[in-house]
Amino acid sequence: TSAFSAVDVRSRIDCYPDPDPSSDACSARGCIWESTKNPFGTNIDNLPVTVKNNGKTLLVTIGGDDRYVPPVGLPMNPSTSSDSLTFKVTTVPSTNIFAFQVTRQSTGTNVWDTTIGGLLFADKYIQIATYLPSANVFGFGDHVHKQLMRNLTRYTTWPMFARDIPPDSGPDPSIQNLYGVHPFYIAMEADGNAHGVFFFNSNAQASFFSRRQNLYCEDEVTLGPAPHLVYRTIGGRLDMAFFPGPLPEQVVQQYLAHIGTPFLPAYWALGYQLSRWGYNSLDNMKAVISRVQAAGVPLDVPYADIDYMNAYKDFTEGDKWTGFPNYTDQLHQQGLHMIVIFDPAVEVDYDSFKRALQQNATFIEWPSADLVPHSIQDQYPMAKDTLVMLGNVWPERNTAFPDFLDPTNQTTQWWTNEFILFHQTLKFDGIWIDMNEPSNFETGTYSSVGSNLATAHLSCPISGAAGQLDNPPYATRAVREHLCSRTLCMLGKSARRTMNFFDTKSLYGWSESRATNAALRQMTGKRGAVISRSTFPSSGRYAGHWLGDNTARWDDLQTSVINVMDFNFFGIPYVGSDICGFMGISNEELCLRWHQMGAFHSFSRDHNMRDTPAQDPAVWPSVAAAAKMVLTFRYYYLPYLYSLHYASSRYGGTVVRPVFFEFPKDSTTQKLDYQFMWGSGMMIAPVVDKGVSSVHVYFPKATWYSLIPINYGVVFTPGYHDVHAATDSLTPVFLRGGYILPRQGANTTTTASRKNDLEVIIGVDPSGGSNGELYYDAGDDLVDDIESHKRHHWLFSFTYTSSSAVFSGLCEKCSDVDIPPLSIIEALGYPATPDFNSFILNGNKVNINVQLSSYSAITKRLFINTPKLIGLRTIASPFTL
Ligand code: MIG
Repeated sequence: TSAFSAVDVRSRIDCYPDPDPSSDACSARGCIWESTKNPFGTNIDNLPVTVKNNGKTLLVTIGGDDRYVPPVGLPMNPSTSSDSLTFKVTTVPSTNIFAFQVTRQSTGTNVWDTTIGGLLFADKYIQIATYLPSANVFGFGDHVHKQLMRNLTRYTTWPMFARDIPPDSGPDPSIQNLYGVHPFYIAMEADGNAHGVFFFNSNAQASFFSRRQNLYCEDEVTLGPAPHLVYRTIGGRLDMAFFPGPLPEQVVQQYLAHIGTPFLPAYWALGYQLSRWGYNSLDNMKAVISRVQAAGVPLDVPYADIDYMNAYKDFTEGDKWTGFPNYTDQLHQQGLHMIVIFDPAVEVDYDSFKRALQQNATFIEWPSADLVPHSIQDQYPMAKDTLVMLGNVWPERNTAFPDFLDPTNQTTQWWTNEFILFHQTLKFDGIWIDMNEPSNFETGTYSSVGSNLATAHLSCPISGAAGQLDNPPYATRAVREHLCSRTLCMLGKSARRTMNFFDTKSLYGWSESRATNAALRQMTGKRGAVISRSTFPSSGRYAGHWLGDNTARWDDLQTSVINVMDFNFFGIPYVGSDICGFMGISNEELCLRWHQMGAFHSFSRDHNMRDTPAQDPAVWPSVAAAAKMVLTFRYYYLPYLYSLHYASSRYGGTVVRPVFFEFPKDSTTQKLDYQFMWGSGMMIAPVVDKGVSSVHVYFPKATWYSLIPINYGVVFTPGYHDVHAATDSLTPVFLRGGYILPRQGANTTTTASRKNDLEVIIGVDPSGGSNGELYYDAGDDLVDDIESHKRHHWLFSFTYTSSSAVFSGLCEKCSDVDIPPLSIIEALGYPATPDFNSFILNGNKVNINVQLSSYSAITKRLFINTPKLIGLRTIASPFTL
């Protein structure tokens, strides 16, 4: 007790992270930093600490070169910023224990301050703690959470370890890690500046936040407002990157400079997508696609889930799917594209596995022959005498897990070859990769002999020398029992036997995404799109993401809005939820509202679990009508969405972003969980509650023009307003003054809509000019990197100057790719009757069609419609209106 009170309570951190702490157990452990022993191993002395700047990114590493570093190739690029962070070594008060502070140069704010103590570094238990400058923290993943801002008011440990755990958004969502790992957060300082912190680590890890200073041992004491963070991992080292912002969007740009910017999806992949598990036959799939098309709902991408396969084996086709290749060709003729699913694990008794062995591909393996459970292996002639570690996942039989980290590329090459072979029959355009946490229906290897599932149980060594990885001193809160729970054993070998699965498990989805993106490109010669369930920092370079197995519940609709913003922080902007809900039975109102929201996510797909009733939009006339209305709006504005993706690929940053990213000095915006932005220029406020017909929308200080038919062009003033949002109305969506958005006449496929003329809409800012950008390219050609793709794309910048009412456009990058003409220029808030009879293009007068054009002094809406007004291809110099 005396020792306890001797320590300033502000400086105590949690040294009892394992479950059920009690005051006795804590004291028994000596839970004060002064006297705390590392409870999970011997601290390593003389740890090397290195500090570097990479542009404006500050890199701090604690731990030596002998420690595990994920083979992700980071950092990629240096960052830029108007501000800097400085690093200062200090000590924990009244000790000589190492501590450091990271300080924002412009304001002197400590964004990190480890003088709280608590730094521990043993082989399998590493911990660092810091004071935080505010409790307004965003990010970390992959978790489901009910507010965008992380809840620091209760003691919450967020574990991070890739696992096949669905986002359970029920009334009290469980705090569990989901499919991916993203140890990155953004914090807002009191003055509205933003910074970010990234821990580059792939081991089982956790972040613990609290608004309070003291933790479990005495949690009835609440002191001071200063919150803190404790970060723990059980392997690797502390590789931290600090990003100075100072704008939140700049934090994400700096983070993506570090981990790599996202791939640019094919244009068609921004169309509406329709999936379900359990069509069970081609005929059923056709019937659903046809009725959705008949209802006039825009549709670009039908999907086939695992039921198209023969007995769930990759690269095969089931017999109820005869004619699938022909049907795919027909869909192509209609301008649609096909995405099909592949699981990473392959069964060990068919040709794909055989070819893998022939082509010298590797799988996750046992470290040595004496550990292999021969009773199982011996049943499979091909797997016999190999060290392949078998799991049991689709097709619910023994499966081998390709070693996508194989540094020789022979595994990736085999994977690519399998795709090329299969693609000779079925001409699919995109790839959906699932179960890559990697998920296993068993824990460890399948230890039952024959079909006696009752005896299947944990079969990873958990004792003695072999058990050190599967039974580490502290298994984190990532798992309930063992780290190998529903995955392979941690002592497995990957990267051609050079790394332990203990270190690489959370990289599995990332490495499969990289291999699959390469396979897709080689197979089709096109860009297409890959979506992956498991992700890791830098996954966005190769794949998008769907949020996994949600439930048809209002809670899940709500949290999906939040999780999509999270994944935009993580550099994976091509992301969305299963519209209408995956598990459970959806219903008309929920499915309708989910479409109205999901139409504003980059990845917009209705998907459904097997053995549940159909929930495609054609099931209910009201849902079909709502989906048609909202998707038509989406298709109209796709050139804007695509241009945002381009900007994210080129400069980093988000596509869908929280409102506070645009208004960081308005603290109200940090509490907006369900409103979001497309870039800087469009705000969306979807209905996410049952039984309502309006949305209480917050309008930050700006000019907001409604784009909803019922009050089109009306200006919403700053503050809260109830906005009409009946089920038969368009999702509340607003254009922000100061922005010019490109768009293009909609149709029921992007293939058709891309043939329509281009348009721009100008949101006039009464107090300044307006700007916008249009990116345009062939839509599905390979983009190695966006810089070298310059010669194959168009880039226009548009400006409107309020004072002189001049609209002009400039082709920054002119290409020889076909581009439709610009025929409509609309302006909202246009101040005065314009003289819009003519237009100057390349120095020549072009007449405007005054019959098709209009201006209202009352609504201040200017609408210039002149077919082929500006032939963008012929532009030689800026055009001016
Ligand atoms: O064991 O492929 O998250 O979207 O429909 C389930 C069947 C495997 C999980 C995916 C889900 C998909 C399902 N898959």
